[in-house]
Amino acid sequence: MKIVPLHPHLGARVEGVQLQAIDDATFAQVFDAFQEYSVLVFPAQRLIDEQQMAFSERFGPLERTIRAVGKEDRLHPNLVDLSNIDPDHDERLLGWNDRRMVYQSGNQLWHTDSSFKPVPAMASLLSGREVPPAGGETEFVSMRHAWDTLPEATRRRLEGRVVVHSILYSRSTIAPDLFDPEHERELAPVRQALVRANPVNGRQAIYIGSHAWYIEGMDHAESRTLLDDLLTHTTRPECVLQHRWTPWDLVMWDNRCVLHRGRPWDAARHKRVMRRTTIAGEGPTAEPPWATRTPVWDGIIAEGVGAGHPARTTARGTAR
Ligand SMILES: O=C(O)CCC(=O)C(=O)O
Ligand SMILES: [Fe+2]
Repeated sequence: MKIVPLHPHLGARVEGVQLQAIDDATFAQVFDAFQEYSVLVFPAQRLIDEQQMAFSERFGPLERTIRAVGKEDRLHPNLVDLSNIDPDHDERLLGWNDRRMVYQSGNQLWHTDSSFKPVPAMASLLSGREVPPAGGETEFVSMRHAWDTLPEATRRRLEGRVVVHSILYSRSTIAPDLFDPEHERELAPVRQALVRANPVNGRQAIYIGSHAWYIEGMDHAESRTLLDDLLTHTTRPECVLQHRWTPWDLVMWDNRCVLHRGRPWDAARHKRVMRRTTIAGEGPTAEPPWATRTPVWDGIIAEGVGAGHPARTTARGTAR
C-alpha cells in the first residue's frame, strides 16, 4: 500500500489496495491514514453496493438516509443514491430546475454530513460510478487547519460554545418547501459543540458548515457574522483540495473535521451517478442534543417540530 499526500492540509491518495478484500493489518493502516489525512482517495475500486457497505461498516455502524424529495434512499436504507437520472423514468436526465436537483444542490454549499442529526456522521464514502466530462468535482477543506490558524482571541471566544444546526434552515437558504410537513417533524434542530477533538489523536477542529445556524447564548446577528467569518476563514482558496472524479474512485472523508461541497456540472446533458455510505458518529457532541425553540425559528421551523421528543421535556414540562 502506498500513501501519497495530496495537499499540505489534508488528503492522500491510497494506492495498491482492493477494498473488498482488505486484511485486518492493511485495514489498520487505512484507519490510521484516515485519522491523519482526513480525506482518502482510493482509485479504481469497482465495488458493488454490498461491498461498499461492508467496507464502510468496518469503521462502525452505518447511518440511515433521511427520506427527502429525491428518494435518495430508494436502493437501500444505508445507501445514498446521488444521481441526476430520473428514478421514475430511467435514462432521463434531471436538470437543475427539477425540484429533486434543487434539493441536491444543497450539497454545493460547504457542509459536513448529518450535522443536523443528534449523532452526526463520522465519515462518508462516496463512490463515483458515472462522472461528467467537466465539472462535478468534490472539494474539501480542513476544519483542523482552520482551528490551528485562528487568532488566540477568536479561539477563546469559540471554546465551549454550542451551535444549533438544522437542515430546515440550510435548505431554506436555497428554496422554500423542500420538505413535506410530515417529514419536517422528524428534523428538529440539534445542538453541536463548536470545537471538537479527534478521539484518537486529540487534534482539535471547529465544526461548522451550511447546517450551522446560530451560536447559542449570543446575539443572533453577531453569531451569524461569526459563523460566516469562520466559514470564509476555513474555505480560503489555498485551503481547498479539489477532487476531479475518474469512474470508480472511492473517496472517504472525516466529517468531524472536514467540510466538503459538490461542484455544478451540465446536469441536463451529462450523467453523474454517485453512491454514498455514511458511518455514524459516536454520540451527541453536546448534551442535551435537542435545541430549544426561540423566536428565530419562526418562519423556518414549524410549530410542533420536535416537540414530542422525550429529550426536550424538562422537569418543568415540555421545553418551548
Ligand atoms: O456530489 C458531491 O460531490 C458531494 C455530495 C455530498 O455532499 C455527499 O455525498 O455527502
Ligand atoms: Fe455531503
